[in-house]
Parts: sequence; C-alpha cells; structure tokens
Amino acid sequence: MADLDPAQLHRLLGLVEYDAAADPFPVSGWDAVVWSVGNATQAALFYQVVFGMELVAYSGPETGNRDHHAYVLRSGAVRFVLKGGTDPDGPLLDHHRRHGDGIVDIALEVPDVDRCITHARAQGATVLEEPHDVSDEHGTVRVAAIAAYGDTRHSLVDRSRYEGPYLPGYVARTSGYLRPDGEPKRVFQALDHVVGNVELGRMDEWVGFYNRVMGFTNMAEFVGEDIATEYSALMSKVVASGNHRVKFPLNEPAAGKKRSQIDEFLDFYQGPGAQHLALATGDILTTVDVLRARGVEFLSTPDSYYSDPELRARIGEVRVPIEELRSRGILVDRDEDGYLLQIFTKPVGDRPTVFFEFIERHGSLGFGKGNFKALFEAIEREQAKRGNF
Ligand code: TYF
Ligand code: FE
Repeated sequence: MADLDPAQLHRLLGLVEYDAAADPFPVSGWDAVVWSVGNATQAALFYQVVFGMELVAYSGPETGNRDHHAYVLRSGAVRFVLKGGTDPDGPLLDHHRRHGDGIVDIALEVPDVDRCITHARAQGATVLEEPHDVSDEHGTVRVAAIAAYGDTRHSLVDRSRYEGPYLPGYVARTSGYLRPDGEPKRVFQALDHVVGNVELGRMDEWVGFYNRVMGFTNMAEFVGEDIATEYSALMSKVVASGNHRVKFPLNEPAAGKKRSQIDEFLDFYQGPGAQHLALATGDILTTVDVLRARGVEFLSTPDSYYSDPELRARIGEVRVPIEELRSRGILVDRDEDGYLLQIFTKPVGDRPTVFFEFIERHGSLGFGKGNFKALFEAIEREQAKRGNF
C-alpha cells in the first residue's frame, strides 16, 4: 500500500479549513492513543505482527522507569502507546484490574498548551496536570492534561520544540520483527475518530463538555430516540475539532429489546470509556484481506445486506463491484457528500469492550448511519453468543 500525500490524507479524513486564531482551544490533531494493557510486551508484538505497526520508542526498567513498560508504535500518522504495569501496587495495575485493556489517554496535539488550559479551567474542566515542560537532549515538550469521561484523560501536547522519538523518558527502539516479503508496509494510515461510551442520560452533558471546554462543534450525524427505540439501543452525537481532524462520537445506552451494547460495555469496563477507534485506510479491501489472514475477526454481514434493492439503489456506484464488498463483509454508506466503506472487528481483548473500525472515505463526512441497523444487529448476534438475550 503506497503512502498517501497530504491532499489524499485531507480527503481521506474529510478535513475542513477553519480560523484557528478565533478558536479558544485550537487542536492540531491527534497526538497518541495511550493504552493500559495486561501485558504490554506481548501486546506490542500483536500490534506489530498483526496490525502492521512499527515499534519506534520504549520506556521501561532498562531505561530507569521501574513502574511500567511502554511501547510506542506507529502506522502512518497513528501513534499507539501501550503501557503495562510492573509495580504490583502502582496506579497502572489498579487501572487495569478495574477496566481491563483499554484507552487511558486520548492525547491531542495543540499549538498552545497554556491557552487551552486557561480556557478549559475557566469552563470548569478538571485539570489533572498543569502545563509544564519536560526536556531531554532532544528538546522540550510542553504538556498538560484534563479529565474526560470516566477515567479517560486528554493530554495536551506541544512537541514543536522536540526532535526525540516520543517524549523525554523514552528511547528510540526498533524491533527485530521482519515482515514477510510481499506484505504491505502498513494497513492503515490515520486515526479517523474515537468513540466514547457514557452512562444513560449523560451524552448531552459530554457533548456540552466538548462544546464548552474544547470548542468542538456538533456534526450533523446523530442517532436520536426514534432510531434508538427501533433497533440500535443507543443514542449518539458527534463532536469535532475546528479542523475536523479530531472527531468524537459519544454514545449512551437506550432501552431496546435486549440489553444495550452500551450497557454491556459500561458493565465490563466498569464505567465510561473509549469504545472504538476508527482507523482510516486508502485500500480497505487489502486491509481486510491482510488482517483476516493474520487472524483478526470481523463482524459478519448477512448476504441479505448486499441483495437489498434499497441499499443497491441508495449506494449507486462505488470504486469496486459490490461483489468485492460482499465477499469481505465490508459495509457501504452514501450521503450528499460522497460515500464511505467500513468494517468492524469483534472486541480485541478478553472483555467485550474495545474494538476497531476500518474506514475508507470517499467524500462522505458521516459515520455510516445507513449501516446502523445491519451493524447493530451484527453486534447483537455477538452479544447473544456471550449470553446476552
Ligand atoms: O462511530 C460511529 O458512530 C459508527 C457507528 O457501538 C457505531 O462507527 C456506533 C456505535 C457503535 C458501533 C458503531
Ligand atoms: Fe465509528
């Protein structure tokens, strides 16, 4: 898979032009998704060998960090940091005992950390870390952190004066893993959106938090009560940063025929948290073929989805014959701006909590609203296998 040029990336992510000077909380984009996992040393291999990411930096006992191991992995513009605790009494293992594998920090890159924190504090945000510099021989990073839903936080990072591999305290590290000849260099290039699950009745509060504290605006796509009661068992709204690089759909459970997938998440995660990460690819067919061959399990899409004449009429022509989508279970949706192709994995850990979406956008700025019925039915089939009736 070839690398994407900036214009292609712009289209792939549906970015917009906007006036950053007028933004009280300017966000340039994603900095990192920081995970707490039960075994970072092994998870780092999973994300390299299966997800095709590249190891770039490390922190751990050998570098003077006695608390945990941390592996920094890249795929295009995506950065994951996997942390696994070594100190039995440390906060990282407490977090893991409660939540299992999950996302502890959705870190954002900002041009002015202090300006963001001043605004966030004035808007009532909980400041977890005051702005401060961290330095080493590669330069200086300015960071701060605010609390988001549940135990999730947003670090705010200005790395414009830093040349190191990640942050001070980390050393550059590559891996001895050799990708077999003929396999693509990477299978996703960018982070498209991160979805948060919050408690019943609290979605609008969190939408308000992102509006007020972080200056995010609401996107058109949402799942309201009408759709929720019919089949989805969830309500959802989407907020986005000014340039639309950072998009946060927020879900809350709704009453349905069965226990909502959001309730299941909240039970197993022991509270609100990040539910799925959507990874953008320029070639979703190859992405799915490669990941499936490496053992990744995707939600199944019934054949009736592809033979539905209404769907056929609605989606029109896409870049490949529908047969190519049907054989892989890839979903397609179209709106007034264009179309998108998407597919969802099953939960990737032991608890039915976090999973991934892969998405290939062709103009559409949506999240696959036309697929919600088929998608939520597929999720409910998986819930039923786990004993949720
Ligand atoms: O991000 C979204 O909104 C879509 C749809 O549990 C979705 O990917 C929403 C909720 C959910 C799974 C997918
Ligand atoms: Fe999504």
